[in-house]
Amino acid sequence: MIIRNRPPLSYSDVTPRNEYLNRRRFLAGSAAVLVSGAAALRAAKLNVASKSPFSTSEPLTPFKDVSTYNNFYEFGTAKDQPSQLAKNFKTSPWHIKVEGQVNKPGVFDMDAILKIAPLEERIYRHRCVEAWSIVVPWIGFSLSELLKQVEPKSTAKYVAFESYYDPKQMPAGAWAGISFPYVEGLRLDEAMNPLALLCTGMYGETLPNQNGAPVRLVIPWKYGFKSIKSIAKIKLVEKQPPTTWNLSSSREYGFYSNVNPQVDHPRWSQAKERRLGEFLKRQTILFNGYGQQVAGMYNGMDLRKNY
Ligand SMILES: Nc1nc2c(c(=O)[nH]1)N[C@H]1C(S)=C(S)[C@@H](COP(=O)(O)O)O[C@H]1N2
Ligand SMILES: [Mo]
Repeated sequence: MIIRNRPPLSYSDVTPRNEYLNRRRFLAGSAAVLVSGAAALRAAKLNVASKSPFSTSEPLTPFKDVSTYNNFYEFGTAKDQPSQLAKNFKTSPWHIKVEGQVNKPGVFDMDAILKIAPLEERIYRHRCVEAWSIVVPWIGFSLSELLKQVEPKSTAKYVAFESYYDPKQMPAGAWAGISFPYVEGLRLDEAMNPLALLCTGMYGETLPNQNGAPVRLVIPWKYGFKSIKSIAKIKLVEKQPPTTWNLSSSREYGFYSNVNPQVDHPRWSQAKERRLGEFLKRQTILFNGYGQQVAGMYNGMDLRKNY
């Protein structure tokens, strides 16, 4: 159902439930220990204006799996660590600085971000470079909506993204073996592709901290590490920007990192993947099945060289 004339949503309208519970805990004093930790993990409802035609009809991966099997190295490298260690990550107030080759640079707080465009639900496949996959009902809008607002100059050819990094809140990051802040990048046309999602929620609610609260990218035709979490800065630039996993091992992780079953990782095959919750492996599909929307951007490019 499409709801027209949606009233503007204020981020304070969607106070994460754990903050709300913390407040209650404070008010309730010693009785607070009775409040269940599991309830405190879930976030608050988000008003979704429409369901996106880009959605897959494949069965959703359960929320439990998507919120407890995570890669978020700032909060540890084991899959179950981010859901534990990001519990108290402070995501409010939050702002994203947008700068570089644009006519209208600026700082967007969460209220401003949520006013850029109506929120859509988009059910996307997500394929990690480690050969596991999930199907997630993300909430957000096309990244292009934000980029249009800042008006890229003709000199802008790439978009560089940077995650928030605070070693005090993310002490486990010191042992992760990659450098922080986490950085990622896209070519401008990739960033402007309608499939590229600026994401503020999942499963009807704001993002859990371990999934990249309060705002992340979801780039469904590329390996999961391109979908940078907890974004603090976006810069429009002339040259291809550095990316965290490429800096860590350029032979293994290229700038493009489009899902491709025919280009193996040097240490494992990319031909198949395991959907979380399923027993048998399934075939991996070129561009993760989004070729119709994205293949044209790579016409004439050697996908083996530009891995
Ligand atoms: N800042 C940051 N963003 C990140 C990562 C990370 O470690 N740090 N991991 C990436 C990887 S490898 C994947 S597969 C996805 C995982 O997203 P999910 O935990 O929501 O499934 O986030 C990506 N974004
Ligand atoms: Mo990943």
